Amino acid sequence: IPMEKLIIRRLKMRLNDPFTTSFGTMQEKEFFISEIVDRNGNRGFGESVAFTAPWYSEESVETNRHIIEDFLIDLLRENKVEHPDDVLKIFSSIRGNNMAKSTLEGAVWDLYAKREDVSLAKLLGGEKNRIDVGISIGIQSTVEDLLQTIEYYVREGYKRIKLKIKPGWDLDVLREVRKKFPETPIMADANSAYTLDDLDHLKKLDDYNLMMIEQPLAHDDIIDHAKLQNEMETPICLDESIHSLSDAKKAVELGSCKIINIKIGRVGGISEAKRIHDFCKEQGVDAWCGGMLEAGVGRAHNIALTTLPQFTMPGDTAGSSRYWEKDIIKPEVVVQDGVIHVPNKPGIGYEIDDNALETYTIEKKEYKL
Ligand code: OSB
Ligand code: MG
Repeated sequence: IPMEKLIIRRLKMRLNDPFTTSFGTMQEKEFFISEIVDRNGNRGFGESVAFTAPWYSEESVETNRHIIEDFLIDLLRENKVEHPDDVLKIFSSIRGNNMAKSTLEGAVWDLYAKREDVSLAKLLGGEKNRIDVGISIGIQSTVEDLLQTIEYYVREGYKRIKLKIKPGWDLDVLREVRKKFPETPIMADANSAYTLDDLDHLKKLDDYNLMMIEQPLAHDDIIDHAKLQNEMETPICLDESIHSLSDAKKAVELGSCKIINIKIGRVGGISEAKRIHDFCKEQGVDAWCGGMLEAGVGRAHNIALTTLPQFTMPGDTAGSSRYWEKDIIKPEVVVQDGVIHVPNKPGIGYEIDDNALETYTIEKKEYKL
């Protein structure tokens, strides 16, 4: 792939509403958008999903900057990329730092698809032209606020509601939620807020007919989750613990989870995400595509990935308006009756709104490739 130039923009955007999980509250978001340009003027885009603080994983905006600037760009320059799958191999001398790698890999996929004049979804082997989506609702100040928020998104048509839980915001809250929404598909995400000392407490989650509980235990654990799954009816879904196909294989073999949340940035890019998907398909393990409060570029990648057949459950990719006053793509992502219609234009399928991109950019650097 004849790549001429890389542009790295640091953006600052403000979420419409603060988003609270067991690890903290976010409202301002700073992140990188990568753009790789070829000599015909095709532009491929990627997005980093790392947050300012390393509280979801060890990566942050600044570690991304360091790894991309000081290592990954040189590797891209020095090695030939014939297919986007080559990018992760080229980066394999760098340990970890999956979100940094994925920032560049996503741009290569988009560029490659545009050069082939095919949508990213089709290029990946996607089979759906519409995908089902749910929504992830953060911890609210009061249960009454939460009930109102759920009601709003249920009316909007989202296919399932994910609630964030933590010690002190779990069983009592779920009891109220189930009272008001007895039939709504609901799941809970703990973002690693518990330990096996909470076993008896966690077992009570079985009373609320949850689709799954996501990442109840430590962010780097698969052993304790297997013990917990053995004691619980509710399926466990792993998020933070899965960084690669090899992690997914170990978790499934150990019985640490019955469902996998696949996030492109967490696993180092689209190639690895697809490999994990293919493994889940082979094993009959349900998968769905998670979110990281992405702007339009990152969500466009998620939408393309979700067209693969083993994404059997609604993902977290909500519409643009759930996050932003104004997104950086046009048209913005629209969710109607819990469905996103997958664009069939080449690459990520959405145009970049260059004015919006410019408005949110706080720093811009260019590199010759
Ligand atoms: O654990 O899935 C998570 C947001 C930030 C960090 C971690 C998570 C989340 C979400 C929101 O649940 C998903 C989204 O709407 O993008
Ligand atoms: Mg999660």
